[in-house]
Amino acid sequence: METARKFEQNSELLRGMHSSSQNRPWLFVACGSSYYLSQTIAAQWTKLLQVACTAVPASELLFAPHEVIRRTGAQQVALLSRSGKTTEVLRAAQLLKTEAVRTLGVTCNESSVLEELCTHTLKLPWADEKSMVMTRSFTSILLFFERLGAKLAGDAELVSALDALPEKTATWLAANADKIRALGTKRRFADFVFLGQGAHYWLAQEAALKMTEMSSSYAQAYHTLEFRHGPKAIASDETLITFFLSEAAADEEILLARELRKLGAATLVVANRATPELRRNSELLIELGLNEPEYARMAMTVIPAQLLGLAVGLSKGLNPDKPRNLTRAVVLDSKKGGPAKRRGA
Ligand code: F1P
Repeated sequence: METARKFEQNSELLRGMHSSSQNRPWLFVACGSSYYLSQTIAAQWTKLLQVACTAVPASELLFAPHEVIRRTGAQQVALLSRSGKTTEVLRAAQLLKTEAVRTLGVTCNESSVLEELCTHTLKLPWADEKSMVMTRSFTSILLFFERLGAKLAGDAELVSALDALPEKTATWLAANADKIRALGTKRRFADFVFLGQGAHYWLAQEAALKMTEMSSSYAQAYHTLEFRHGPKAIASDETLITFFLSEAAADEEILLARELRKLGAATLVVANRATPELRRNSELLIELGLNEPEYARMAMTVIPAQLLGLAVGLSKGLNPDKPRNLTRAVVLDSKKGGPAKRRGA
């Protein structure tokens, strides 16, 4: 709700974006969850705006800047960093100063170095969270960019679909959070797998990262149908496999869910509409039950994985808000190249 309200207050940004020619390719640059968020936005925008949008980890841009810019054709670059402090993102922004591209820094930090290095900045301080891992900031920034995309595309119906989401998500959460918690705690799984096609693949990547961070578990992500091409070897009753069903691929994805159930794997299926076939083939089926288009359902789709990571982390006696070995931002020592002694909190 706050994201929608703040968006409307950012009319200047919208005007700036319109003038920047929405038909030019966008490149998103980030690390960690912000990178998977960038990939999700890029996939969504490519489809909606019919313009090439790509995302790369900041390190890829640093090690091969000209290849990346040539390959992506980028003329405008968005650098996403919740903290605005991640060294690789700052180095990428610094490097882009010498290229003829517009840079948009996107951060939850009110005043950051990222802002100083970019030609434009978008600040979303209300989207920040106390936790080291990104949960609320992920969904809020995603919603903000989905809204921005819908406005740029001039799609008023999509904007009102996004308006409807916060209230519906609250009701849906109340009905589903306990079921997800119960699945995460009822038994110990040795492996977690997250599967998705299209933009959902990037949600699967983010889900695997969430599970790894919050519960120090081994988690992997694949394009759903790629799972048959090797990874399937790990499927057993010790594996929990989560499917993020997409409209384009659902029929094929359901067949795989059935196949993996036969191998004994536990399946969590996140789908917009439940069917008897889906119920039969999932240990837990989470139904979104939305009339809104798929584009507007992505933020809700990733929440079950965030809750699952939390439940598994807690059941292992860990603190999912403060994962071991991690900091809120990876700040590297400029001389030694490794993590700085006191990394940015
Ligand atoms: C990116 C990030 C986080 C991750 C970790 C370190 O930070 O990779 O996604 O959870 O704690 O930093 P940022 O650049 O978005 O601030």
